[in-house]
Amino acid sequence: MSSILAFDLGASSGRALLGRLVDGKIEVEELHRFSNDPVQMGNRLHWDILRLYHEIKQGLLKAKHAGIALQSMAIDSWAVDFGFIGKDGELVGNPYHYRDRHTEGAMESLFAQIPPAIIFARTGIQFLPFNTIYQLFALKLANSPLLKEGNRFLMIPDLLRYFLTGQMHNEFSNATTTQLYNPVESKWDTELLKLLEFPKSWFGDVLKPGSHAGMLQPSVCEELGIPSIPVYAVAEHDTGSAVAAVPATEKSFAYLSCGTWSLMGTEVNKPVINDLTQKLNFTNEGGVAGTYRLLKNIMGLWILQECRREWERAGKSYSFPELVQMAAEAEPFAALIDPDDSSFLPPGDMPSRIVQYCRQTGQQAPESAGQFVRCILESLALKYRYVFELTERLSGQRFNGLHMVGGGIQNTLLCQWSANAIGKPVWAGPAEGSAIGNLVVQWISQGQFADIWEARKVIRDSFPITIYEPEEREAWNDAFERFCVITGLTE
Ligand code: LFR
Repeated sequence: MSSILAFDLGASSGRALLGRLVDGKIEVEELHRFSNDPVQMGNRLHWDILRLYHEIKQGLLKAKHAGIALQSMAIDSWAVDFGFIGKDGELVGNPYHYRDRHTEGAMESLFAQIPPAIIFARTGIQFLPFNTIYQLFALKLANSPLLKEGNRFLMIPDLLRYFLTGQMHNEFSNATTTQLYNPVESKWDTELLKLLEFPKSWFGDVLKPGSHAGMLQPSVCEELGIPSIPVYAVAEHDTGSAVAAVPATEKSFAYLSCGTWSLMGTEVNKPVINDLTQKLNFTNEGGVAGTYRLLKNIMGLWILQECRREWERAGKSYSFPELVQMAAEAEPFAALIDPDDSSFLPPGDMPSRIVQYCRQTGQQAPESAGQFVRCILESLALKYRYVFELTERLSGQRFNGLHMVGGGIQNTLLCQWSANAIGKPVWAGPAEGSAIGNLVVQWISQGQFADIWEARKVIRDSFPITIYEPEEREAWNDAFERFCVITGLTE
């Protein structure tokens, strides 16, 4: 029996999922779950990378204590963020959180130096103000010592893998999200690096998902009292792993990876880099088995998470199921927002920002928690329809429905409303998409599955998929028209 471990790090929590192949099916067990608490220090928001490394070791210890003989492990996490390793092999500084405000205005300043059309043509990546390229540019403008001391650039899973194995490699799926990687030439974009004066030596060889990336190093094995095991580089960008786990039968399918972010799009065999993709601000992120994800970021459940945090700060704590129940009881379509309005990106007082958005667009603002949550979830579902239709237009495909994966599918109201909004069925599952995608890529490398399509079939047979059929079509069509007017989304 093959027992392997997937560490999946999300923006607010991480988990170690044990995967086993039993009678041709995948069985998973959560061995360890931990919170991921970004740390605000002065004006800066950081990831607590050493704590994350500590939790990974805890996961390995839990496997040991359960008497599990692991064959391998791999890590995936959110994208774009990074740390630098100095000449002495040690981490320089603490990685910044992509929601830190130090990148504000950096994208626009960089455009004065390199036109966006050139950046897009060379990378195929959507313009998000927190992309690595703008983070590095902001550090350069600030004359940050990080760039002076830094010798090697590693993204979050690359860093953790380095702590475990002592080897420095950059992984492909994550590398593409930097907006510094050229998918046509299959290498870091030397032209952009030159224009930006970022030393080429920062960036290492790029490993394809599924590569053997080293063994647990002796010091780690000694500390934990465990034998050394191979560490794989999977699709270390969590969205890449989530899409690998979509249990699709059809070669061309639409997906929504639903968590803190909502990532919607389709899988393609080569990047779609043209004026329309750039205009609609779609991206081409690297995936498994030579695929790319033609997708768009949607702000996702982040807005709801931040509202909940704000209410908690004010002494009113609600569980997510409570909030969803309150939303179900609130009046439909009372107020609508564009979830991707830039005011919703940084952490902070989200209810006030929603109120402000509603006032600016001449709407009655929500007052009760239920009204806020209803506004957020309905607006998300309507934005899904908008992006779903753009995905069809860009890819020239018609999709029969939408695959939803990720923790967000536990929100059954959101799944139902997504089906209502797009007017097609939603197939929801598995919820642990990223971790399962992480597992199957390890297994493909070990020859347990022939390819990603065989893996997807086994995922389909191993996990329940819930089907949501569209309802209340007229009301949702009317709401969509209003949504487009209010948000100014006319494309
Ligand atoms: C989702 C995700 C998105 C990426 C965002 C920031 O967890 O990885 O794909 O755009 O986080 O890194």
